[in-house]
Amino acid sequence: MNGAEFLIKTAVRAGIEVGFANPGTTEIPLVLAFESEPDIKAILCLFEGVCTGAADGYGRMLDKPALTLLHLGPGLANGIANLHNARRGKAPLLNLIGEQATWHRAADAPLTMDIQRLASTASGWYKTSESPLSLSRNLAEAFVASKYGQIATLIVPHDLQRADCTGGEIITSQFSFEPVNTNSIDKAAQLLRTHHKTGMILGGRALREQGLEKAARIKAITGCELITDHLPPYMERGIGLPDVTRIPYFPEAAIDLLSRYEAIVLVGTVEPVAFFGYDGFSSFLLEKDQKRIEISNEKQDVVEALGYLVEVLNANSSLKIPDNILSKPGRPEVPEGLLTPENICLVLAALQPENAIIVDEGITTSGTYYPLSAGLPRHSYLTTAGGSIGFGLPCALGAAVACPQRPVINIQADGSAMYTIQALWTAAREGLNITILICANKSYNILKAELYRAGIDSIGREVSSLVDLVRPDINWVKIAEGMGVPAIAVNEVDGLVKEFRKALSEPGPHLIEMAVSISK
Ligand SMILES: Cc1ncc(C[n+]2csc(CCOP(=O)(O)OP(=O)(O)O)c2C)c(N)n1
Ligand SMILES: [Mg+2]
Repeated sequence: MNGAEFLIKTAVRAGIEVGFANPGTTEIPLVLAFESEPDIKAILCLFEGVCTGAADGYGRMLDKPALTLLHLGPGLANGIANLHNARRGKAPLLNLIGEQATWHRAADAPLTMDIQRLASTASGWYKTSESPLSLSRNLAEAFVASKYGQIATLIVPHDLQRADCTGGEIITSQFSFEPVNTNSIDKAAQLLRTHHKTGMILGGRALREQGLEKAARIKAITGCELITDHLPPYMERGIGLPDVTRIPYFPEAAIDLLSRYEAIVLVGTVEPVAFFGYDGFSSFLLEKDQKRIEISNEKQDVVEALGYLVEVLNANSSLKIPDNILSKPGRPEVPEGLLTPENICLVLAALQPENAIIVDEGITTSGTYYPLSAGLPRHSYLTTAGGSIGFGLPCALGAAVACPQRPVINIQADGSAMYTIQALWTAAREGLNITILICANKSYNILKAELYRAGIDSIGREVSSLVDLVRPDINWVKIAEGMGVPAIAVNEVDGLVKEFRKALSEPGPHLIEMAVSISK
């Protein structure tokens, strides 16, 4: 057994099943080690931002890490934008990164870089392995760190991967959350009891079914509103779950919503802030006199903390949750006419199947979808979390690998899609059930919205050249077909409905280019 096999065996022992890989020479022993372990599968992605985004989607779906396998500092650098989203989304994720042989580092060979420094920007845990026999312990530690909902990065020099580790003990990872802090939960209960207008902002694992069920009980007994961040990383949604209000993007609307509450309980998230610093607005969305409390920290189990809050408030299972708190079935009708953003959202909500996974990087096209989805059949809903675009396609890929039996639908803005378009090739190669709805508005439309907001209502040629995706137009059908994904373009609702139904009924990936019609 060499060091690479020692690592991969430890990963398998921890229950890791997948690695999203883009290897190079320094990772060759790891590539070979994947082959020797039938219980873990390596999936090739043609850009590291696809590896990291896919591992993010996978981690969000299953609440356990996938590996990435990245080549030295440059490979990691290419993957960082989507690692940033994963970090913001608190996804468990484990990067394995090859490094020059220990004895070769001093030579400062062309691909040499300060990998650890780069890793530190997104990783909650990072280490460079120092001896062959510590490899298994290093990986087990990385696994445990990732399970808290953070990125763990293990950097492994090439000579350690090749070193003889025969007889080395394969460490079993022991993960457990730290005990919850009953003191802060008691205080939260006190706030919810004593104030009339209260809200709970839910994040992380609180947005999964178990957390939402507890949150519904707390709402039933205290009347608090259930709120989530503007970009929730992962939530379960639909019939029988409580609806959760998203904090709007622009600070005016966000403050308008949040100013209604005297006290806010933060559940698996931190105090909300404005997306950008706009003149005249504070960074923070809560006023000083609004009371707030966090009921858990990142090392604690937020669902357990909610469970304790339920008990303290006497909202446990003997309490019947009133009907109006849980979403009743409600689907919009299929509309007719042009592919306006509103109509596209209606079609998606009207047709998405039971148990769908919705990956939303639709930016200005998907804005009206969320409010339509509370009464749809149960589904999972994923958004960027970190605001770094190029998240949607890789995330959909990872989600489909994690849950191959579930239909994945990616509502995907065109500009953002181009950052990580290589994900299509892997989706085709792996035969994944992903339907990609490309919102071809042929622009970085949100930047135009920001320009209008800043009072600029006519766009000159130079600015247009930076925000319009024309001259030439992007041909999505050819791009998709060129990577093995069947594709079609549609111009109005009828065509979308027909093609969307067809794509959902056939196995494997499909791309539908939607000519979005936007009113100026
Ligand atoms: C990595 C990264 N680069 C650039 C940006 C800045 N940015 C935010 S939105 C956007 C354009 C979005 O255009 P598109 O994806 O087509 O969505 P639309 O606004 O047209 O709906 C850009 C360039 C970003 N957020 N992240
Ligand atoms: Mg666009």
